[in-house]
Amino acid sequence: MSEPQPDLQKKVCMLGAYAVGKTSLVARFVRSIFSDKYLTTVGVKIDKKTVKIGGQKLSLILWDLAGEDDFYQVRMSYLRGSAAYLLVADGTRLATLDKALELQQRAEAEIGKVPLILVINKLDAIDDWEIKETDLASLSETGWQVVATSAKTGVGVNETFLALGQKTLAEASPTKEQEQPQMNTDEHG
Ligand SMILES: Nc1nc2c(ncn2[C@@H]2O[C@H](COP(=O)(O)OP(=O)(O)OP(=O)(O)O)[C@@H](O)[C@H]2O)c(=O)[nH]1
Ligand SMILES: [Mg+2]
Repeated sequence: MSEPQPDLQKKVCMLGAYAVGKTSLVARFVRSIFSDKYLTTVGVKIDKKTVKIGGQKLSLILWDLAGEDDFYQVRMSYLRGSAAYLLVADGTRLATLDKALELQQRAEAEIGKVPLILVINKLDAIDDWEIKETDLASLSETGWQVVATSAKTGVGVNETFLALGQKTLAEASPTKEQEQPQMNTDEHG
């Protein structure tokens, strides 16, 4: 009989401009629902969903941060302890991509490099998209995974959260060396 594996918990944040669909993506992922109504997030809202990745149970603690606008600056201290984050833009508003990139720089300054996925949301409204392939081309050197989603139809949503969860596991994997090699002080060896 194999021992049950301990549950892992990872904090992940939703980061982006206002009204890009951060809350809607979480609602789609956690509760399989969508609403056209826009209820802006105040501060932060925390949700949780447990997924299974390669036999490993992983609880994602989802920190849905209020989006940034002209009057509200995201408090980067919310990101502390995050294992990864989704950087969300709204395909129908090019300015939200610039905002996402600006927030990413501030996030990295606060917590260093952690895995992220750049999400271009509102794929169902692709006819109105201002963000084009060419706008994303310059990001190829970052090595970021870039995905298109729709919180409305659900396209790409589960896959994206699972991929982010996977990245947090890959980061924590024991095969990845995190410690400095130690001197062997074993005199009997
Ligand atoms: N068509 C379409 N609308 C979407 C999608 N996702 C979100 N919306 C709409 O966009 C608006 C904003 O969605 P929210 O999820 O509240 O956005 P948010 O990023 O959490 O906004 P803040 O909390 O203010 O930062 C709402 O009216 C949603 O219904 C999508 O995939 N497609
Ligand atoms: Mg919100």
